[in-house]
Amino acid sequence: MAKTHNFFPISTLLLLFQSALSWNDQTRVATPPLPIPPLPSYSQLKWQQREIIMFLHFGVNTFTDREWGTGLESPSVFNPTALDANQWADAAAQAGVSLMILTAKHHDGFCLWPSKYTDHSVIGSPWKNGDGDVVREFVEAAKARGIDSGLYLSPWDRHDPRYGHDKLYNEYYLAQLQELLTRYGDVREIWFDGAKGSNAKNMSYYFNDWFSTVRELQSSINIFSDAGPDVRWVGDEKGYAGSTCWSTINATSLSIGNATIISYLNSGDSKGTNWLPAECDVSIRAGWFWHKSQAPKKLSELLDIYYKSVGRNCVLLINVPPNTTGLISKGDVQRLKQFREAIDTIFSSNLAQNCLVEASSQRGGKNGGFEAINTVDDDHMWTYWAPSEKEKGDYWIEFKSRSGKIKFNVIRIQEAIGLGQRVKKHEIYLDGIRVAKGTTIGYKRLHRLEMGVVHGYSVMIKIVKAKGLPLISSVGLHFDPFWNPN
Ligand code: FUL
Repeated sequence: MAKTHNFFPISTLLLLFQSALSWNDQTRVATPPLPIPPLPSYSQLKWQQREIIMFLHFGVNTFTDREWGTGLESPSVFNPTALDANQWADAAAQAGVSLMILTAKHHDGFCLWPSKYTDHSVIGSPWKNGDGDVVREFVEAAKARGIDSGLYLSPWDRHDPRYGHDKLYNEYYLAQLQELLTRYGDVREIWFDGAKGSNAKNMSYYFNDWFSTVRELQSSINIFSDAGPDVRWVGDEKGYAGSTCWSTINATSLSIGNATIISYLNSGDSKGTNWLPAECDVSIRAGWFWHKSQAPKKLSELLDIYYKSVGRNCVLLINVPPNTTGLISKGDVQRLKQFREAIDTIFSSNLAQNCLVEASSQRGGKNGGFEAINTVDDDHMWTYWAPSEKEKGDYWIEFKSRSGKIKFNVIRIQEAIGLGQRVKKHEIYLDGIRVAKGTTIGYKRLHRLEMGVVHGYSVMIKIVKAKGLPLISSVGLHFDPFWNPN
């Protein structure tokens, strides 16, 4: 048998191996850690980053001064004198809103588009002599400003005689879904409302058929209902999420129109096997529809809602109802604008960006690609701080002032949710004294400090409990001039 020949002595091989390793060290970063499922879909991630979206309740109720129509209204009552969907879209654009959702049909059954399957629509209205189509004007105005469209199609229908006959009504509902999702281009969210009056006729909705039809007709749509499948209801109409709010939940424990699951919807479930984040719906006024007697909420109320929705890992769906002229009232437009300006004022400057940033450990070491400094860059999703796998115990990240005291009253923390929501408990210390604590973080957690403005040299965020390694994508120290708790 021929003897194999050694071309290099062992020591030379070792040297080559070592230099390959150090080349690795210098030029490659560590790989990202494994995700912790469930994970968001592409469309759910896009939805989450919208932060504020807008609802428009408009229909016969606008003209009859009601919240729930009876279904007996004549289409002739629908007669906006100066409808201009461009004005709606301008108001949305000015408020930094990237998605608007219109009530194509509310519980009264009146359709804002000329449906082939009913006469109870704009066809029977004096508006544009029955030739109008509000849904078309809405989607076109939105598109012209780069805003996405969503539609609400009420399952409960108090007008249509097919309601109460399972097969007939489900066919009718599916036919209308097909119209809405094929005629008007891309629709990014569809809203299935679980509401139904206590005396309503008995009726089973064929949700699985509805959802499959939606998926078949639109590729990047999110389906909203109490139970998802893409976005869940937060469980109240005040715009408040639970102070613990998981985007994960067990969908098998949910059903549409079920009042017993409200607190589960509000907080989600750390052990949930479905990614089903919550949307917080609330109106800028007391009612969903426009009423002469009502006025928009104060700026301080809207900011409170923002902190308790977007600041608790949710998307805020704020309703701004057009009035009988078919325009959004000036006061509402003005309030929305103030709301956006206030948010921009609070968050446009981040005091953490001028700080020295340190952490308990960093994945891959000094230049591993997961440095603490990633928390102050402009990417709030895919660049993040990750601790080392070897680290056990409390994970922390610290922001130290480079000159003088930092003055702030809001702390923003964001997780890299693309790899799963992980943090269960966290605490914030200023110069060693605890100033805030909380449970979940998720896409965005805002702490508006109870004690108001604080001053200090170093801010430490401790991750006390997490599912696996915590991954923090962004941190902000902000000053909110509108917040005065005393
Ligand atoms: C509820 C409905 O009954 C209200 O009228 C409104 O549309 C709100 C957004 O959802 O369930």
